[in-house]
Formats: sequence, structure tokens, C-alpha cells
Amino acid sequence: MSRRGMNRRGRAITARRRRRSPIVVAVEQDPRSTYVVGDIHGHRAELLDALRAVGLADEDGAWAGGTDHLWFLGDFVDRGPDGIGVIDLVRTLAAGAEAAGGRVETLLGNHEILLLGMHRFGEEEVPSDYGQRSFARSWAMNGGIATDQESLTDAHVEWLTSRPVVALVGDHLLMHSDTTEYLGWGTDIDAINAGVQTVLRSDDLVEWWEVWRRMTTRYAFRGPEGEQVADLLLSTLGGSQVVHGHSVIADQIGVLPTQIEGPHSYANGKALGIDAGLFVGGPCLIVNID
Ligand SMILES: [Mn+2]
Repeated sequence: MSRRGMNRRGRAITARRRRRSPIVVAVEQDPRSTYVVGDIHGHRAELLDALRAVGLADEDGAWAGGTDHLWFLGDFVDRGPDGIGVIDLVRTLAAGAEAAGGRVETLLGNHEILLLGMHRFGEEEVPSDYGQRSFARSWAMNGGIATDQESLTDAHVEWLTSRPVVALVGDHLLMHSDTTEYLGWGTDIDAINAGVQTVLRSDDLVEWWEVWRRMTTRYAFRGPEGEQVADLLLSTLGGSQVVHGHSVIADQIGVLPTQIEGPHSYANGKALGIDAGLFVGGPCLIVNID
């Protein structure tokens, strides 16, 4: 009799605790995941396959991620066959995500600057003491695709020009390039994004060239000082880990692109490289950063 009573009390206590469980509350309030994708470089088909594999897109290329968040870290164009097709796919996904209560967001990479700079300035010479420079020359040397220029509409230009270059997502500082050069436009995220956007809305070729030059630098978080450099950036802009594309992981660690299976955490975990080198035969990584 007394043993049965204790059992009943035990069950009652367990049930009350389960109702108050913080785990149950967390699942109900925040069921979504956040993903990041690096440098696509014109490989629309491979991107779509990868998005389908994780359930973020359906067979037709429509958003299937519900309330999930997906961030692209730039470099949609150049080197591969269909950069504008990639941009169009991303914009379709963004509209679908917005309707579903999710989000698809985009940072500009240095190749978007090259695409837009080529479109705006072409062969116009950049005033410089260091020999002849133009967006046309750099575009040709860095995998520029003529059909991307031909397919680029005013709507694409306006959309790209409105994208940020850095973002703080949770505890992650997202940026395309592994560089501290972003600090040249300001010491907070809003100032940096506003600074770049002001340039991209101007006809100042020297300042445009400076955007391209800064965003083409790399490897700031490598080597013995790498963690300190990442710390400086994180303490200035926020977050506990820099997440970047731009520098192919295989090149960073000295293996073949086909051997890459996941992102590359380095600088004592302060940096995460996610560019697996799709354009040199690596996989299209879609990285969950929850
Ligand atoms: Mn890049």
C-alpha cells in the first residue's frame, strides 16, 4: 500500500517536471536552423543539388526550408558557366523563404564587385602609379564570363548594390573574404556596409577599385598571429567566430579539393572557412552553424 503511494507520487512529480522542461519550450519557440554557403562561381546545378540534399530546395528550385535561415557569402559569378543563373536562383529562394517565414540573405563577394565594376567602367583606366589597371583587365584575368555580363539587368545591378558585405548572425561574424580590410570602411557593421554601398552607388572609379582590392586580399587568420587577428576583428565587430569563404580550404590545408568533406575550423576555432572549391572540383558545402 505505502509502496504503491510512493510510486504514484513519483509519477506525478515526473509529469510536472516534464511539462516545465526548458528543452520542450526551446523546440517550440525556435525550430529553425541557420546555414551558410560559400563561393558558387556559376555552378547553379551543383548548388541546387546540394540545397535539395539538405531539404532547403525542392525539385523545381523553390524554397523548401520553411522557417530556416540561409546565408550566401558571395562570389556567385565568374569561373563557372551560369553566374546570373545562380543569382536568379538565390533571389527565387529568398522570395520563397520570406513567404514561408524563413530567410535567405546574401553578402557580396569580390567577384560581385568585379561583375559590377566591369559593367560600369569596362576598360576605363584606374588612376594609378603602379601600371595599367582596369576592371576589364582584372575581369578577364579572374574568370569573367561574357554571358554573365550580357545577362546582367538593371534589376540585378540594383539588387546586388543593395546587399551587405558583413553580417553578425548569432555569434557568427559572416564575411566573404578572410581579411581585416573591411575595417577600412568603419569599425562597426552598419558603417562598413553603408561605406561600401555609398561607393557602389557612386561613379568614383578609384573608390570602386579600392573595394575590389580590399576584398581580394586573404589569409588574415592564418599563421601564428591568426588567432590574434581574428580576435581583433571579433572584438571590434562582434561574434565569437569569423565565418568566411573566398579562400579554398584545400589550398589552406594542402590537400586536393575532392578530399574536402566539411568546413575548416582554424585560428583556435576563431575562424571557419567554408569555401570547398566548387570551381576546382570540390563539393558545394552547405554548413549548419547552429
Ligand atoms: Mn572571393
